[in-house]
Amino acid sequence: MSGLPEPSASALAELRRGCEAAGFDLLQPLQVGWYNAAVSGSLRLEDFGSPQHLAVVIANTRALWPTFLAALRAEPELLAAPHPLYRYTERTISAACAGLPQPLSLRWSHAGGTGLVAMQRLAHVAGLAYLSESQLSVHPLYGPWIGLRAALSFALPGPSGPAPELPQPCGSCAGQCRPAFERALGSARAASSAGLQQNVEQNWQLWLACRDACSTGRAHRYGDDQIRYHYLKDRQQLRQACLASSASD
Ligand code: B12
Repeated sequence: MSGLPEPSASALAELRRGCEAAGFDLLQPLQVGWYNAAVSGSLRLEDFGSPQHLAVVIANTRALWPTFLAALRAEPELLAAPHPLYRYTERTISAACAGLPQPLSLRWSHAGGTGLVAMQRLAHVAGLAYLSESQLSVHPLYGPWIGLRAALSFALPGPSGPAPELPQPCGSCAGQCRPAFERALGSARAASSAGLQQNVEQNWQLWLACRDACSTGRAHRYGDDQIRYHYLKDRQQLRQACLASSASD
C-alpha cells in the first residue's frame, strides 16, 4: 500500500503493528527531504545522509482512548506522571521501534526547544492531513479529530517522489471553521504567546468550536472524556474516566 521498497516496507509493517496495538492507528511514510525542505535549523529531521530516506509520521484517531485508559488501569503509576499521555506515547512507540533496523531517529510532538518538530507541516507534506487556515490538521476521513504524536526517520529508502499534493478536504474554511477560529483567536488577543496555552484552557469551548465547525470527519469526533483531557490535561478527570471505563467493562 505504501509503495515502499524493501527493507523499508517490512520495517513500516512492523512499526504499524506495534503502534496500532498501542492505539496509534495512523502512520504515513514520506521522504525526509519533503519535510526538511519546508523547515530550517533544529526543526529538520535527521536524514542519515540522504533526503530520499524514509520518515514516518505517527498519529492517532479516537481509537487511542480506550487503549490508553486500559493501560492506565493496568498501570496506575502512569497516572502519577506529569503528563500521562506523553509518558504512554514515549513508552509504547519506543517499544514499537525496538526491533526496527538501526540507526533511526525518534522525535515527539510534545517536545519543545531543539526537539520541536513542526508536526502539522510534517503531516501536510506527508499527505496525511491538510493544514487548514484554522491551524488544524484535517485528515480526509477523520477530519481534525486526530492527534499528531511522533516523527521517525531511518537510514532506509523512502517512498518514490514527488511529495503528494493534498486537496483541501472541506473545499474551504470560509463560513465553516474560519469564523469559529477568529472568535477563539479574538478571545486570545490579549494573551502573550506563553499565555496562549492558558487561554486555550480558559476558553477551551471556543477552541473546541473550531474543530466542531469543520465539516470533515464529524462521525469521528472524540468522545467527551478524550476531548476534555486534550484541552485541559486534568489528571483528576483522567482518573475518573478510568474508573468509569472500568465500571463499564
Ligand atoms: C505550540 C502549539 C500550540 C500553541 C500555538 C502557539 C503559537 N502559535 O505560537 C497553542 C497553545 C495556542 C496551541 C493550541 C492548540 N493546539 Co497546538 N500545538 C502546538 C505545538 C506543540 C507546536 C506548534 C509549533 O510551534 N510548531 C513549530 C512551528 C515552527 O511550525 P509551524 O508550522 O509554524 O507551527 C505553527 C502551527 O502549529 C501553529 N499553531 C498550532 N496551534 C495553534 C493554535 C493557534 C491559536 C494558532 C494561532 C496557531 C497554532 O502555530 C505554530 C507556530 O506558529 C504542536 C505540536 C507540534 N510539535 O507541532 C501542537 C498542535 C499543533 N496543537 C494541536 C491542538 C489539537 C491544539 C488545540 C486544539 C488544543 C489541544 N491541545 O487540543 C489548540 C487550539 C488549536 C486550534 N486551531 O483549534 C495539535 C493539532 C492536531 C490537529 N488535528 O490539528 C498539535 C499537532 C498537537 C498534537 N499532539 O496533535 N497549540
